[in-house]
Amino acid sequence: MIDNPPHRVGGPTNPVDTVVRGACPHDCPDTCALLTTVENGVALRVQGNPDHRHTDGALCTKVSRYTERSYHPERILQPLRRTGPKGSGQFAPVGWDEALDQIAARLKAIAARDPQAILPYSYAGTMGLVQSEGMAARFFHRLGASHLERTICAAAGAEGLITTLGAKVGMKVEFFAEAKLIVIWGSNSIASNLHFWRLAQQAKRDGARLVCIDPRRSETADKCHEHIALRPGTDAALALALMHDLITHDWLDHDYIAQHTLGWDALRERALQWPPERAAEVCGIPVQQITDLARAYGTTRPAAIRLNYGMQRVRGGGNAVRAIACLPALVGAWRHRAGGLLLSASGHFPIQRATLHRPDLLAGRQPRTINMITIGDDLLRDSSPAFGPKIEALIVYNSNPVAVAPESGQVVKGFEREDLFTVVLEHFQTDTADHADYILPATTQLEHWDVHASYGHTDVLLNRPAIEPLGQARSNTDIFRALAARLGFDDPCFSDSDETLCRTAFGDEVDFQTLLDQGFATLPLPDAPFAQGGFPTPSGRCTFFNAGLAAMGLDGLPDHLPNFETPGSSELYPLAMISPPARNFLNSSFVNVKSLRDIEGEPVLELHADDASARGIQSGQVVRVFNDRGEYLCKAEVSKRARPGVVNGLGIWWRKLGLAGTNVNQLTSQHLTDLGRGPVFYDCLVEVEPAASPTT
Ligand SMILES: Nc1nc2c(c(=O)[nH]1)N[C@H]1C(S)=C(S)[C@@H](COP(=O)(O)OP(=O)(O)OC[C@H]3O[C@@H](n4cnc5c(=O)[nH]c(N)nc54)[C@H](O)[C@@H]3O)O[C@H]1N2
Ligand SMILES: Nc1nc2c(c(=O)[nH]1)N[C@H]1C(S)=C(S)[C@@H](COP(=O)(O)OP(=O)(O)OC[C@H]3O[C@@H](n4cnc5c(=O)[nH]c(N)nc54)[C@H](O)[C@@H]3O)O[C@H]1N2
Ligand SMILES: [Mo]
Repeated sequence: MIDNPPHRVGGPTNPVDTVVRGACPHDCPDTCALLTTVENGVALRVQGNPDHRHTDGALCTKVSRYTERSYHPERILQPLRRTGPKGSGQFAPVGWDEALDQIAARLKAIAARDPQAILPYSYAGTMGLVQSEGMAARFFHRLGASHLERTICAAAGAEGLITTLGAKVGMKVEFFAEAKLIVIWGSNSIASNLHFWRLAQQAKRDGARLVCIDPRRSETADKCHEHIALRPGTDAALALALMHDLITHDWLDHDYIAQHTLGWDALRERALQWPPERAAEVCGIPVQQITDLARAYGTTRPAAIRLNYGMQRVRGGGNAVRAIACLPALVGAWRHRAGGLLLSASGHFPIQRATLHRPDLLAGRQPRTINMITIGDDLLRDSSPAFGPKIEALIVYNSNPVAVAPESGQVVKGFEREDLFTVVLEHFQTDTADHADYILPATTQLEHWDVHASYGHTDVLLNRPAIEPLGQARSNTDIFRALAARLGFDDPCFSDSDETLCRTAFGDEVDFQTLLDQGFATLPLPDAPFAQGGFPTPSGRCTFFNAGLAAMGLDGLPDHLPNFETPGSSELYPLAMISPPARNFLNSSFVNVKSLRDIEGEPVLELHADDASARGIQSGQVVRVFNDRGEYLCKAEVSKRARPGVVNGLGIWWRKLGLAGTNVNQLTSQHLTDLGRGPVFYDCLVEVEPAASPTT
């Protein structure tokens, strides 16, 4: 239902159109403001809001097809109950009441024994604060279910930032346009942060130098002045060598270091152990590239670093972010609004998490925590004193773990357990939904209320529903409300409407009327947040040496930690594989949208010509990519985008839409990062060979 009159645009050309202001729900730094044109209750098109400066009237190819996704003929529009064996994907329609009654009865029975045997599994299918954990967290807190550690994306980098800068904070993205040197580090901006790329191009036109640091020669690397194609997982070595040269050439801002940093002497000593020659060896790049970058970074003002999460999906990801996050303070880059670093801006937002998620509903209980990355192994564990109860029920929403979690062979085995009770709230019959006992049809962003923070800019966005829910779809919040009622949870918070939840998310910190009126509100923040220090650390300083980490027995200083799986460490699997996003998919979302899948074609593995010819592989050939964890078939693409020794398996295909029923995560491992207990998707050795029976 549309509770508020939407914004109407009249005019002779479009007299009956209604335009509804919304927000893109996807897991992307850009968090675009949307305008949905609705006619007779049907959403005709979705466009970028030209009034929102970060969106600037433009959308990515994926989200401009949002109506194709919402009205997709395969959208799940009624509750479904499993009729075949687990994983067979066979379901029959069932009424909402019957489905909810049966789910509630099953959860009640399990909870009577131990509610920790129930696990929510969710991530960022929608980034909306309401439809993600708004009502869900209340429900699971009240139930006393196991906690889920939601670390599958950004946890190592987050810890790296928090231990150095104090929070997930950084430059205001708009000022990148004024920088004279932009280092795009571990980020394929054109694919995954398009609106940032527009700012980088503006800076380029105004004379800025663009440097891209990425093992893959991405679309973004192609368009930068310089591409540093280092080995995966060697970024800390590079950062330390840059510091080495900043020190030996005295390209330092001594005053900034003295006033606004902590642990300089110790960091100096560490960095001096990393002459460029040593780092060049580790990174597999020419010494000159390091010394040139150090000179540029030490002598150009303002210099800005756009870090992204691509570089922290390796064992030492947390330390790599720590090392890089030290750089701006060394040269005093933070003094200028167009200098400094941005990995995530999300720590700037005054989200009222306790009011929204209500951890008080735990009433003193302290459920165990399960890490979402190790779901494969954890689903296969029996009860034990160390682990707690066996996982008996899984409620999945906003995530597709069978496709996106590492070591999918294990994940699938877990989801195939006949004694596991699985409920999946979804738009589509994903690989995960195939393994459900019940699939519940969820609304899309066009059909529900939500409010959004961003990790790539500093505006809050409101999403109003543009159309009524399709078919029998219900919002995540509505489904959790209904389950709460059936479990007898009568706290008034379970009756909060979605609009109330939208208001709760930021409380009085953001003017809700502004959100209602214009669809977005800008946080009041200084242009150059750390020009005079004032970092959100306990000391207010940028923390080079972190005493808290040292007290935990960890390294107080950032260092290079080699990958778990370093090339050369295995004769069987000599190639390092990374699996960055494909441009026209968003993680595993949109893979089933035909017009987008047609652009991507088939799952590909990019290889360097030397690695291909050594294996008798040609472009277009079907190859088997494998290691001890499993195998994956895809099309080889002999490509300049791959550096020698590294293969790029672009993600994340639905298993069932790939060539042989698996995807790249069949090969990735469940190891966790140095900090933050994050994933190591890009720390993975493989071998490649022509597939035994080439298809086409
Ligand atoms: N089109 C599209 N946009 C997306 C996504 C998507 O799937 N598709 N995903 C979204 C999500 S979930 C996130 S978290 C964000 C951020 O998304 P990220 O997944 O961080 O995506 P990218 O910005 O593409 O950064 C990945 C880049 O890091 C590179 N890389 C891999 N290993 C290393 C390494 O060891 N060192 C360095 N320096 N680089 C490395 C990869 O080659 C790739 O070009 O973007 C979001 N935007
Ligand atoms: N090999 C490899 N694996 C990776 C990565 C990689 O780079 N390489 N990237 C990792 C990263 S960065 C991330 S963030 C994770 C992402 O993993 P996920 O967060 O699981 O992301 P998606 O694959 O997009 O799946 C989201 C699902 O949520 C559903 N959804 C969307 N909106 C709603 C809603 O309102 N209600 C309900 N009920 N469902 C909704 C969508 O239909 C979709 O199926 O994957 C990780 N996996
Ligand atoms: Mo992510």
